[in-house]
Amino acid sequence: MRIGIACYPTHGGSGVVASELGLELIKRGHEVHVISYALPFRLQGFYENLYYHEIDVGNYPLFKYPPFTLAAACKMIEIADAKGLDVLHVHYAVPWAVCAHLAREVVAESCGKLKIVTTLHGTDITLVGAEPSFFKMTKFGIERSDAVTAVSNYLAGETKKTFGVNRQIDIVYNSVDHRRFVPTPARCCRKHFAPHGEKLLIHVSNFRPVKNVQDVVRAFALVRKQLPARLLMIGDGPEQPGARALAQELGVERDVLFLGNQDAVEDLLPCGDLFLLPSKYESFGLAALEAMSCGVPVIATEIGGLGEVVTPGEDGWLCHVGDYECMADRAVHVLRDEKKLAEMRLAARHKADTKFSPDIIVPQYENIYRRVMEVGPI
Ligand code: GMT
Repeated sequence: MRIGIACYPTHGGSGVVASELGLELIKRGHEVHVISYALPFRLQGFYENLYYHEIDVGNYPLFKYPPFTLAAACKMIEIADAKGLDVLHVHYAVPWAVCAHLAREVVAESCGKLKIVTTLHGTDITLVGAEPSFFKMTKFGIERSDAVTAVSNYLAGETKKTFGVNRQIDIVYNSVDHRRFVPTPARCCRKHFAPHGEKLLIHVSNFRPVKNVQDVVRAFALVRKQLPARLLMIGDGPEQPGARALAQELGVERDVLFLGNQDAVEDLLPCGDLFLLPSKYESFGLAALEAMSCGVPVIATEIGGLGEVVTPGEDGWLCHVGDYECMADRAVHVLRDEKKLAEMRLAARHKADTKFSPDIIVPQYENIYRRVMEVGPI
């Protein structure tokens, strides 16, 4: 198949899922055309049969606000026509689903067969898309797609509830490349981060308010009181300065290392003993899954789709949002119990390797592509 993938290129879950999917699809013999406004960070390098097409919004002096949505639709039209796309798979409803609809209306004249698959990732439904000014447009994009997928049962339910849509939504979980995200602590130079054998806690996110990063620091400070430990904070975003200030206020700044955005988190995750994810909302929690694939159990919040990823007591624990004391308690218990920690490490890796393997997940997308293509031209 010739598949177009439109996504955000930045350090965010939807762009990662879209990029990893593109890489898996070319391994399976498909031709992939990625459409974005910058090369997604997980697609650096050359890949046969994967092509990147940049959206150029131009800078015509008349435009106070360059029309990004139109520019994206124009790029979709150009690529659909030139490459004969069978399917355009857009990641994140806003604005991609609407751009794709517009593109399909235009290419119907020339090729008439472009099918749209929209994957909902989370904040496109719960925050951005549900915002009153975007609500009707997001609903329209969802309703006009040939297929809609959601990354968890939870998100599919929220979408139906929030937008009152009654259509089929396929659940396709996030996947992780278990050949790249592997439990090999030697790879990440643990001694550098924990020179005196301290336990290592890790958090990875885009430091947006929804990630509740202050609770990572609060939970860590409690753990730190009970045992020697250090915390790696990976990623960057608006809440990073606040987290730094809190680390200082709680007197743990020497043991909290802010590493900023890292393109190769798979080189750092295997160092961790536990992964902390205290999000206020999380439709799935790809960062948690990537940690699990590296053999790192997850202590997260009992929210959104995280219960579909983490099994409490087996490969992690779930606490109520805001209950950082619970997170710290769970962490201290397991960090003091080497046998339990080793069991949880194995269970985390095993789940990532089986339930969330690309070999299980990617064929689900391929089946959806075939299904929409079988319906024929609109
Ligand atoms: O908010 C983010 O973490 C980024 C966001 C995105 O769309 O880029 O991530 C969402 O999509 C990921 C991939 O499907 C999910 O694993 C994350 O749970 C989801 N984030 C939220 O729901 C907050």
